[in-house]
Amino acid sequence: MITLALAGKPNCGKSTFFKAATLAHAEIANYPFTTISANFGVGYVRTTCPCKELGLVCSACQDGDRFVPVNIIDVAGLVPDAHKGRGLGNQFLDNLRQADAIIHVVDASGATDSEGNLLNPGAHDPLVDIAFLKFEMTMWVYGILDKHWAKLHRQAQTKGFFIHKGVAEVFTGLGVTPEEIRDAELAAGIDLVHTDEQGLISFCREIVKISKPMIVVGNKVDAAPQELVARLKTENMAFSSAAGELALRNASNAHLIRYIPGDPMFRVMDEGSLSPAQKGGLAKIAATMKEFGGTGVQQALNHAVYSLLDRIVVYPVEDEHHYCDGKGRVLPDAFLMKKGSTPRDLAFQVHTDIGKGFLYAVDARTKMRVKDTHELKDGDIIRIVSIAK
Ligand SMILES: Nc1nc2c(ncn2[C@@H]2O[C@H](COP(=O)(O)OP(=O)(O)OP(=O)(O)O)[C@@H](O)[C@H]2O)c(=O)[nH]1
Ligand SMILES: [Mg+2]
Repeated sequence: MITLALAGKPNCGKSTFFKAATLAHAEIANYPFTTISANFGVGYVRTTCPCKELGLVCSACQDGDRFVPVNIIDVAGLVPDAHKGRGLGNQFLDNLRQADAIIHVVDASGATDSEGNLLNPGAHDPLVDIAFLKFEMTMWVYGILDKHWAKLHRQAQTKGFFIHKGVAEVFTGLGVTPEEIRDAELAAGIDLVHTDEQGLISFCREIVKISKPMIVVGNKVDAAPQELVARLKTENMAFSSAAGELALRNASNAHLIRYIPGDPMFRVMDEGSLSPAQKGGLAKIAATMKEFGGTGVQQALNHAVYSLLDRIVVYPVEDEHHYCDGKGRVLPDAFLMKKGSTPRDLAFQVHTDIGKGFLYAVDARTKMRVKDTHELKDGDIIRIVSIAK
């Protein structure tokens, strides 16, 4: 399963975002280092379920909106020099190792300093925080490489030793391939065997870019001064109100409103049942959603999975005529596959044995066999025929 990590300085709203996205328990408080060890939970990316278009009755979606699970990690707050052990230190960078992509949460209201201490709104420039996280991650990766560098460099003098393979082994935990090592070397404009410390740091910056795609989300937009928002809107970043999303999910669970995560707006079920405080709170959230097209939480998760990680949703079925599995469940599974995947890749994703025994695949919409090399499309419904059961 795909894993997304929420990273950023203390007190920017990571745990609030996590709680809103997963509804799992997480401590939230208005001071730095509330989270001491990472929280792990399951959130969802949203897509349109094919059942509507096909006129099917499916029990796996909410009225045509389908939610596909992803792991989410809420990492402890990171401060400048975390790679040297400052704040809660280095081990928390290690939580990022497991992540396929990173959602960098920044405080777009500018009301916290680099360490997460409270300031007046707008007093801190959130753009400073974007650069800091990239630097900390680079130095963390460099720390890993540096530990092995003397040995690697010695080995590089011997015949038949491939430095790219050696470095890739050091970065196994990051899932970097020897080809990507070569790409990073090229992008950094260095020659691994003959470079200096600065060269290696540039190289590590590229490794971070390749192995940990990142989206920056300006959180707390509901509390951000207008001029700051106007300036941040010119930057390549998304926005969220994690507190707003959390309130909406709770209100929806209490049947006060109708809201599907990712909707651009919610609807009040029964105006009369709301207290004046609830009405005021919801009106504030509605104003933010109107400006930003929603609370931004679902949008950020979707962006991370569909754009940064290039995933599409594919539905494997056992019976292409009824679009169901052996037990008659319609469209029971949804898999997040990398763009460019083939039916054989899907078979392996379903189960290694199914992949090994893969014979052919059928497109359930056309009932036609598809080639092994067929590139799966978003929303494809595929029957896999395999000698394995
Ligand atoms: N106005 C506003 N406040 C928010 C939002 N998200 C979080 N907060 C508040 O920001 C404070 C910090 O939230 P947390 O979720 O604990 O922050 P964190 O990043 O997990 O903090 P650490 O665990 O200390 O690193 C709390 O008082 C939250 O209620 C938001 O979208 N809008
Ligand atoms: Mg936290």
